[in-house]
Amino acid sequence: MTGATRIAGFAAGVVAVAGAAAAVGLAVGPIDRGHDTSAGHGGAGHTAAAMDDHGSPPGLAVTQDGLSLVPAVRTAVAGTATQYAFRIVGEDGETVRDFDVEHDRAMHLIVVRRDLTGFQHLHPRMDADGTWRTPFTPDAPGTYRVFADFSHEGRSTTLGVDLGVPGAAGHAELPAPAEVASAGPYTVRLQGSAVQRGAESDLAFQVSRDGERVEDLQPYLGARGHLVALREGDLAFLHVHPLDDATPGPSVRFRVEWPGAGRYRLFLQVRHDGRIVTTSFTVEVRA
Ligand SMILES: [Cu+2]
Repeated sequence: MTGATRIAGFAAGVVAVAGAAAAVGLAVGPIDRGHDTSAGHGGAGHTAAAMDDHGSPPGLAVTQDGLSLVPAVRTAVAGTATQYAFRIVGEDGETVRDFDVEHDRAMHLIVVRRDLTGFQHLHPRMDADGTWRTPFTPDAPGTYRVFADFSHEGRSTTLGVDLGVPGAAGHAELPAPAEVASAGPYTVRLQGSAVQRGAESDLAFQVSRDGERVEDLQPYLGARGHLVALREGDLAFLHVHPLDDATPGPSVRFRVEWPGAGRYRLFLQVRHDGRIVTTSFTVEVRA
């Protein structure tokens, strides 16, 4: 990691200016270069370092920290329910079966097309032999990235593998950075950021339904919401730490570690009235 970054676009002054220009986006610029970037995480439940021993963000490899993601399925059919199955295998070749519960689950499976569309967050179940399975239906053809996000022996690991969905695939351009996203009657505003040490920043999301502030978000996965952040280009999987307890409340906050300059897609999931609301945002981190 070179240099510290911070969210600049969230700064109050910048946001005030943003009123004049729609879609000013979220910019993150460098400041205090040379700061100690080894500061600990504020969030609970995570013990992994921001980078692995070789300086790579998580999610880029099928093997990391001595653990491998071994898929039983490498293709799926668009619009057709598939049983996705995989195992996590240790260096000794043995299938891992003792996982820690993290964010309420022992295994989180994130699937997204490589152009950062078609996001799905699934919770597979493990068979006695250590095989994880979950139904999965890709919406459209294309190459997808599958992330297995879990913790084993107190260490958080995210492994990634591709999944092919044959057919004529389009390629969606990443939407421009924006502070507002919507899903059905819900509108979510991304705002506020305190500068953190190193390359971390705090993000706050406020949810409205039909124009009314939602004050009673329900707990989801051990927090007030769940956030996945992926880097455009290589789909590096960012470390994200929820800053709110699993208590009802109005907004949901996270601390995000940016591995460097580039554009990122954030997928926010909150629970309200018993349903999961998913919105996504593009954030630009400047060099
Ligand atoms: Cu999950």
